[in-house]
Order: sequence, then C-alpha cells, then structure tokens
Amino acid sequence: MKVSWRTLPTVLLEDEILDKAFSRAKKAADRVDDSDRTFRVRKQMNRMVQTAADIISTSLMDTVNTWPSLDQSPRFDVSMIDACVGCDDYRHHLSILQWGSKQVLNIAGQNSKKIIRTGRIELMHEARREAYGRISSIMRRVKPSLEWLNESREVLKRLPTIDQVLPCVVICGAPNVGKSAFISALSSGNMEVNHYPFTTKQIHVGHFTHRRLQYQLVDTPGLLDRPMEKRNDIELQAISALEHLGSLVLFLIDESQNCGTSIEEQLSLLEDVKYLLPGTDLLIVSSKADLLDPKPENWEEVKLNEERWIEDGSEGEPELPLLYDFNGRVTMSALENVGMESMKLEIVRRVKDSNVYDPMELPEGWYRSDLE
Ligand SMILES: Nc1nc2c(ncn2[C@@H]2O[C@H](COP(=O)(O)OP(=O)(O)O)[C@@H](O)[C@H]2O)c(=O)[nH]1
Ligand SMILES: [Mg+2]
Repeated sequence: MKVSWRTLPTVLLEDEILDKAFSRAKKAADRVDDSDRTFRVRKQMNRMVQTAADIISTSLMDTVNTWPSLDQSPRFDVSMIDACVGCDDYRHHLSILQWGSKQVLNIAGQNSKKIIRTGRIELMHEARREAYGRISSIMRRVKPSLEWLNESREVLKRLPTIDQVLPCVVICGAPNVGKSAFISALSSGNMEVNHYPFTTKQIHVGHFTHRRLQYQLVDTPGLLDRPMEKRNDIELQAISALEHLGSLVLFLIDESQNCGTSIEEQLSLLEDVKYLLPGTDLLIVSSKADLLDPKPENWEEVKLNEERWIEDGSEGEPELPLLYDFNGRVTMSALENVGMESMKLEIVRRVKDSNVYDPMELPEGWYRSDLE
C-alpha cells in the first residue's frame, strides 16, 4: 500500500477557515431575494448559519479523511510516524477535528431552528450572531490541533518511501566496510537518498530486479553502524521501524580492517544488530574479498561461473557457487565484481525462504477504528 504522505494538502488554520466560511456565508445571504422583509431576513440568517457550518465541517472532515488511518498504514510507516510526531498525538488531533465538525453542525442545527421559529427579525439576527459566536469558540478549541497537523505535515512529507510490498534487504556493518559500494554494484539505476525527518540521518535505497520482482537494498548510515549506547531514543525507534521492513539483514564485516574498525568492535556491533533486529534473518558477509590475504580459494571458479551466467542472459535461478573466505564466511568484492551475482541469487533464495511478505495479505487492523 502506497501512502501519500508526500501529497498531504496544507491544513487550513483556524482564522483561514473562519474567514472563508463567514465570507462565503455573507455572499450566500446576499443572493437571497424575497420582497417580504421577514421572510427575507429569515432566509438570509438561516443561509448564513448553514453555509458557514457546512464549509467549516467540510474543511475539517477533508483533513480527517485525507490523512491516512494509522490502522491501515504499513507498520514501517507507523513506527516512523511514532518516532517523528507520535501516533497518540496523531490520532488525538484528527479526532479533535472530527469532534469540531460535529459540534459546528449541531450549533447550526439548533440556531437554524431558532431562526425559523421566531417571527421577530431582531431575534433572527441574534440567533445568527449566537451561532457565529459558538462556532468561533469551537474553532478556538480546534485551533491547536490544526496547527499541530500543519506542522506535522511538513515532517511527514519527508518520510522515507520504501515499498512495503517488495522485499527489502537491510545492509549494515561498521563505517567504511563497503556498504555503499555493495549496494551500488548490485543496483540498477541511482540510489535514492531520503532523510529521516527528525535527524540529519539519511536512508539510502538501491534496487535490483530479478525475475520481474524488485528487491530493495537499504542502508542507514549513522544508525546501524555505531555502538548501541550512542543511539538516542528517536534513533532506536527508527531502527525498530526497520524491523518491520527487512526480509533479510546483511551484516558486512571488513576482515582486511581497511575500514578503521577492529574485528572485535565489528563483532560487538554485530551483537547489537542481532539484538535490535531480532526477528529478521541475518547473513554475515565478509567484504572486500580482493583485499583478503590469502585470496578466497574458489575465486576463479566463482568468477567463471558468474561470467558464464551473465553471457547466457542471467536466466533462471541457478545455484552459482558462493565465494568463501578462509574463515568459511560468504564473501564478495564490489570493486572487482566477483561473488556479486552469486550473492544476489543467495539474497533471492533467502528472501523467498523467509517468505514474510505476501502482496495479498491485508495489513493488521485494516478496518478503520482508530477514530471511534
Ligand atoms: N578493495 C576494495 N575496496 C572496497 C570494496 N568495497 C568498498 N571499498 C572501499 O572501501 C571504502 C568504503 O566503502 P563504502 O562503500 O563507502 O563503505 P560504507 O561506509 O560501508 O558505505 C571506499 O574507499 C571503497 O572504495 C571492495 O570490494 N574492495
Ligand atoms: Mg556508505
């Protein structure tokens, strides 16, 4: 399900809504034509109250109906929203708009009755004034929610877009182990760079296609590449959002230690990642195979098999041999492009096995109940 966070329309603020409603109401009253003064004023006052209330109620409910229901949103989005603006606040402020809309319509109904039932012109005016006063005071109570929603819109517009239906592989490991190089080498087209709305942190997404299915490769610089204790709450929430996303986690280890992080530190980060993303299948991959000493024993064999597969049109899903390092870990070289095709096929197999995604499955709680 694609949620349209990016296209949420602006939320009109309290004074904008009131100006629009009252000026339209005035115009509607001006169009009333009746030679009998009492009938004319009655119609005018009635028209003013009804028009103003309709415009306000529609404006509020438009926002309620355009903003995605959290119950129907993918879990990654919900986690991100919780981290960015808070799900409870999100629900609360939308429900205030819904409440405001009902109140305004009630007020219009009550004061309409007063206008219709009286024969005295000054009472008709008074009932209209009273309705405007009560509507304005309801709007004063809705005002903070409109402001909150308008500010949140600026944040939500920048939510990273990751397709929840497509398989997604989270690539992590210490800085400089070769994550970006790995994603670029496997991806067709450019890497998309999104910002997390609440930090300077970015999220990088690359794609490759295998048998018409697109696989997303996600890198989160600054989030899953540092020791645990340095992460703040919001970052932890962003990480927990990833948990709902990944079909597979690839943890890259640079055994050549060219990256500036010791093996011990890299392994300790691996423990953090296991702890932070417990539900996701994990594959440990050793990077920069070309720098390994000794070189992987089956380097030439893997290279030949990959070249042949590409020459033959990269069809089917053969079990190409994986490249292994001297510790028996799967490895690859993004630089020399060896072990990459066999790694891609391994990713495809792993994702298929984990089988966590089902395009036909309805999200949990897909019915709308969050505003009741
Ligand atoms: N020799 C070699 N260097 C690599 C390989 N992959 C990445 N690098 C280098 O390692 C450094 C860090 O790579 P990068 O992809 O930016 O790491 P990231 O911080 O994990 O994204 C860069 O200088 C890369 O050129 C590889 O397979 N072989
Ligand atoms: Mg990088």
